[in-house]
Amino acid sequence: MSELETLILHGHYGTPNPLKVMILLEELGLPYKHVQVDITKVKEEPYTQLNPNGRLPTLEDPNTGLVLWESAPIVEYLVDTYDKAGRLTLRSFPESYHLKQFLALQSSGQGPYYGQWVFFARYLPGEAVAIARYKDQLLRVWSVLDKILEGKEYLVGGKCTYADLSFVAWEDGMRVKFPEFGLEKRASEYPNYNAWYQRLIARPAVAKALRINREEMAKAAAK
Ligand SMILES: N[C@@H](CCC(=O)N[C@@H](CS)C(=O)NCC(=O)O)C(=O)O
Repeated sequence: MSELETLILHGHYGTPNPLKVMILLEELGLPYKHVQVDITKVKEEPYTQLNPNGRLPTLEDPNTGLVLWESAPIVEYLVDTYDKAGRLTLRSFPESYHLKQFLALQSSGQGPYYGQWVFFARYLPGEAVAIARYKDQLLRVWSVLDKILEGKEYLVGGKCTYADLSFVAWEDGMRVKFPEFGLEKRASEYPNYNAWYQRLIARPAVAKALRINREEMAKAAAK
């Protein structure tokens, strides 16, 4: 991989969707540079020239000329392009579709439910119905995954794939950044889900991405 040019991840430390991509970059051992984008300026030029939707992350890959936003297709792109050995994927039928299914659950279920929960709880704490709705939906996703993970170490095919890894960033963000949500206390009610999450964060590449993210967040907060 040393002949590869450095990939550029436009992100913001402490935010989960860029971290989701960083975890894949670390897992695949790719050379990359994290460009810290001012989160208050993502809806403005020059960032919107890269990503007209004004959200993070965006990936630039000088090796292929691709500019790509939305974390889920970025994850798929990285695996399709750089995981030729299939270390983090399954290319068999039906498993390859089951991986996409779980990635879709993460990006349409887990991520947005967490995101909306945080938004209402932090900025509109009077909106009790909305807060309860997103919390319930998130815990419903936990319970679905807990059942699926009964007697299993990973979601599909008995090995860790990009689908498993895609769930880590939001989970880490919620447990570490927002202890007031009490998720650690609820974890024992979902033992398969929790054991799976602990298994994922024990992976060296995942632990490295989480550590860098935390250290950079702490540095920014100390400024
Ligand atoms: N579906 C998008 C969501 C991206 C997203 O919401 N990113 C957040 C950071 S985690 C962001 O850019 N927030 C700033 C804003 O919305 O203004 C993805 O998966 O990439």
